[in-house]
Amino acid sequence: MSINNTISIIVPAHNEEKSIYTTITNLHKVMGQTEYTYEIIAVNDGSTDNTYEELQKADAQVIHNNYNLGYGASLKLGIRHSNFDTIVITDADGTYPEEEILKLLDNYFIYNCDMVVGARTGENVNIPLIRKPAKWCLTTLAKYLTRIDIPDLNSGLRVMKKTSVIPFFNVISPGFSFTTTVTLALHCNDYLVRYIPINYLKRQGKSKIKPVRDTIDFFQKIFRIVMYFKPLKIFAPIALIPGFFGLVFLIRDLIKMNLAQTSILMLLTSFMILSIGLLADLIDKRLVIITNIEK
Ligand SMILES: Nc1nc2c(ncn2[C@@H]2O[C@H](COP(=O)(O)OP(=O)(O)O)[C@@H](O)[C@H]2O)c(=O)[nH]1
Ligand SMILES: [Mg+2]
Repeated sequence: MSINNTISIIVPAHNEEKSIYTTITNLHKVMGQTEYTYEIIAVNDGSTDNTYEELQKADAQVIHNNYNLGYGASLKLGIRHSNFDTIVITDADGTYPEEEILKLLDNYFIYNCDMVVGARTGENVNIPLIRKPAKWCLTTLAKYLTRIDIPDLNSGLRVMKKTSVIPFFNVISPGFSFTTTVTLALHCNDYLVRYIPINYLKRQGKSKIKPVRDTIDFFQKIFRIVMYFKPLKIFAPIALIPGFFGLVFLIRDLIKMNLAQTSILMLLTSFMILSIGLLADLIDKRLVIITNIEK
């Protein structure tokens, strides 16, 4: 059996009684027509409806939590339990057309990618309007950090190489920011990621996202990723502000021949902020070297 032929599909589910059975059946329909050997692992995460009963009828391995771990934590659990190195993740709410997985897998194997993301930029995309401002802010921030135009930061349909993502599990979010943080972690560390346009259908049942809580969570997690991988992208611009004013005041003081405390304090503040950034950057570089040696 070729290693390129084996796929683990992970489906996180929390109260998806309306669509979990159809999702698993559709996955079999699509994958059954291919040469791939595959397993489907559904992570039923503290559902209080009939998701468990529906999963009993479906043909899938089930990881069943009595309590709610969260979207990202469930994906990590599923990935750790999986048997193969090629991981596909998709949602259980009927939004991602299952046949799109084949396009992603083709690209993944042809280009030997670390991750292929189904970008929701196809002809038929149903993203609620209310989410667009937060999505725009996050994408702009992500572009600043990675210098890459990321067409879809948090799509839930993607193919990933298990060995590429597991080393980042400690910084990848256990909540909904799993997808955002895995994207940033791979880009910040120069892994090969491709985006393929896909369609995105209207959801069945209610979304589990809580807009305020989850947007705050997104920003917190992005900040943490930056601190881990690109600390100078945050510290350098912050240091620039007191540095700039310190210099302006210093020139003014020198012209007046009267050195005041303000300019010195500002320059010192700028220097201290920059030093912390450099220290964080140094720690990050050393961690990368250690990780590479351990590999
Ligand atoms: N395991 C697990 N899955 C979850 C949880 N919350 C949502 N999901 C699943 O994650 C997928 C995406 O959730 P959804 O509410 O549709 O988020 P949205 O697509 O961003 O609106 C669906 O398959 C949900 O069932 C959770 O707490 N745990
Ligand atoms: Mg959804």
